[in-house]
Amino acid sequence: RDKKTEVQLRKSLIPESSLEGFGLFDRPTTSMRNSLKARNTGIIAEHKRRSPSKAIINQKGSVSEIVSGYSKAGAGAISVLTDGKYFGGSLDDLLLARASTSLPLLRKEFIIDAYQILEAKAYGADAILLIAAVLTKEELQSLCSSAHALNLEVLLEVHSKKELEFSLHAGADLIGVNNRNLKTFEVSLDISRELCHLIPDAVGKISESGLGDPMELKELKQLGYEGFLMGETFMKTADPGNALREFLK
Ligand code: IGP
Repeated sequence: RDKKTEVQLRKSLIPESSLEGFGLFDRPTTSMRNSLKARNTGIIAEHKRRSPSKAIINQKGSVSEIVSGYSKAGAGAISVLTDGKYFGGSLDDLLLARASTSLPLLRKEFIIDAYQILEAKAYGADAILLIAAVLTKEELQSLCSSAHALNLEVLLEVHSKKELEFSLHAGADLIGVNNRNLKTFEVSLDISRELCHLIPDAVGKISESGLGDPMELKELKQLGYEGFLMGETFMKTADPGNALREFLK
């Protein structure tokens, strides 16, 4: 509900037609799925200042330094939280990230309206996140088509078998299994283990949240996951890029 009000306000200030006039809007996008394969670490490294579960994670680092650090350290893609209320992010963070890397960028946001997908494109994203828990089957389908019409890829996040089942027909490029329960904040990799074989091979499989143990990543890779969304493990250090580099050693 909060998001709805926020989106309505933004829309009234910057209409769709203006977003389409932004300099970045017509640029060619790159595929996050291909990049994860090509840069074989499979890591989507996330910029996240704070979170509802952990309060402050990193308030000091600059977006540009963190994102270029991630890129040099071997990330396959970059995720940028743009939600202000819960994560302390903004669309400006996305823009700064765009200026700091040529890797594909994921706009990490609670997307409920096609307007936010236009924003994602206008501020430099190559992919968007859709969360099954907050959308209906019809919304998932229509937001997915809106993204594809703009050449943006879709990472569709699920946290249960039921969510996965109603998400499979939306046409997402990648399915992300969130190891963190968004209601209780509890983390368990069991959900990634459980849902893996239910995701068709045509769709990219991503495991999200609570990752930091190289052995666990190895296990998930063997199960068939080709991407890993990781934030806090790197962001809680003074030099997230270096933390990623160390992790990959
Ligand atoms: C990263 P972690 O535990 O490595 O910091 O998690 C990412 O998966 C997490 O930030 C996330 C998220 C979300 C944030 C997953 N799904 C939806 C906001 C909204």
